Amino acid sequence: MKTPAADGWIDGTFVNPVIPGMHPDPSVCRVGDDYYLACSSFEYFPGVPIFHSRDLVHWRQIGNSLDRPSQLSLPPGTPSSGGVYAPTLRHHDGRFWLITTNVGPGGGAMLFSSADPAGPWSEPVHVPGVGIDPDLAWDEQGRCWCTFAGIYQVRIDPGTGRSFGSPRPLWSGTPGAQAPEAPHLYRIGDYWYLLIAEGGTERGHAVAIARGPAPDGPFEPCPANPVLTHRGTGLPIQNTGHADLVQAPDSSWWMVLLGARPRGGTPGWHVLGRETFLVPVTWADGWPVIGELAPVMAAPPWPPHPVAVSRRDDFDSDCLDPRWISVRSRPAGSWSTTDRPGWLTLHARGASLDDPGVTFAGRRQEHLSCRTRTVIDPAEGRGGLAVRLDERHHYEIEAGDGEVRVMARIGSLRTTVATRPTPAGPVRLRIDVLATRPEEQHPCREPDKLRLGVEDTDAAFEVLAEFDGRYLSTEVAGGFTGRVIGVYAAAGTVRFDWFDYEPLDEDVRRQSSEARRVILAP
Ligand code: 6LW
Repeated sequence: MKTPAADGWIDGTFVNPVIPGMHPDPSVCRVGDDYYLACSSFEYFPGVPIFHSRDLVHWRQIGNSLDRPSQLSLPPGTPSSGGVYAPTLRHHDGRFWLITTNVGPGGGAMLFSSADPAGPWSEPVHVPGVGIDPDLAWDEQGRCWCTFAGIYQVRIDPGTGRSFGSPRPLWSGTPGAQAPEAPHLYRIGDYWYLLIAEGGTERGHAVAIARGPAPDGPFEPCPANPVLTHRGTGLPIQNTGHADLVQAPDSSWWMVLLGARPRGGTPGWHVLGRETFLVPVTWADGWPVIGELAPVMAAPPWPPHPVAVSRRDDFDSDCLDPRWISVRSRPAGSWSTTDRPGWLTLHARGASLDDPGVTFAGRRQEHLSCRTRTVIDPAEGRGGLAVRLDERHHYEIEAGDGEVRVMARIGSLRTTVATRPTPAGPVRLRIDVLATRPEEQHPCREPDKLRLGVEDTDAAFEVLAEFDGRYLSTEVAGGFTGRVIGVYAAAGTVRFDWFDYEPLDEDVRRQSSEARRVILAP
């Protein structure tokens, strides 16, 4: 892939999404020249990824705020798309503050703080009585206002989580619109602004805003609401909503928000989950006016700060890179990079990816087309390489007992699709994900194809099975998440020498903005 020249942007443009893959519900804050952003993480552990940027476009993951069992416990009964919902990340009084919700038992709203956004973050402070999508804002007197989905508000003590009084309804967005949620409250100029999402996080999603004289209102809705929505359009970015405002290096205003990229025929399937996008904001009559949101955007006037992303993980470090996530928990003793140095060793807990407690380590699929490869040593067990949407929707290639087999789970159907004997010793497993090109569209076309197989040492790919990608999409599986690609153990102990993830031929600048248009066959 091309990288921007040190002093410029590629062809005067940048590419949306700025944080691709399952990174929904972005919340951003600025501290001097640095930007930090947090996202939801649902049933995955560690939770709430934290990113850093200097230019709002290039982001590097610097950690996960909930990376210890004492901060986040997701028992096997935690449903997929349960767990950790939308965070708000703020900087106040020299500290970073993060508030989020674990929607599972024993969870609720939880507040964390840290001097360093890369961590370690504090133990949780529970905030009883506060619903999902909590926001934090401090007024001129230093009082902390917690605003949450509904939209409700209560004043809290962020040190103890204690509320002052009962939550009060503030404003519920456009009359009749479902799911007023994702509030963020800001003092900008003469007003307090209450930014919310409404319409539900599906195709009807939208951003609306109101303003008032004080943090607790009264709030007057913007006459131009919704200030952003792609509902009812054929635009390639859909489900646009759940936004947060930030001031850029040149003091201009921008918005981060979630969106999805449905592909294939109708009704369209998005497979990467909801992703983080960036769009410019101007102001007119004291109201924000949101610019056009597209896959290719005009570059901003400040210099880019690209970040290097390595394709290959050689498992040479004692700990796993923060991008690695596991399903619900990652107990000490279930994994190691030191047991056989330079290899990731996994010890099986569940017998397959159907098991909510399976030993799995993966990363979000971030590109519409990509290639993932790994080398597994199955001498002491059975395990493999998988693309996971949830327990009921996954494709995998597994090695062990002298055999390689490809399996698919779609809803209540589970089947072994192909088997092949393998010689003793390490085996290279590979999965290619190939997005349907806009010119290949017809009404029933799949969003992508997945090819699973083995490679010989010359990298020749023997495809054992090819699957339709729609069955690992949010539209089929339901919920709030997207695909995660990773390695797992199904029996005994398996070891992985390296893991390679490579974006494939995905120059979005080349793809037309008509990617979602269904071309009817003649
Ligand atoms: C989140 C809500 C939403 O809490 O989806 O899109 C929920 N918005 O604000 C889960 O991400």
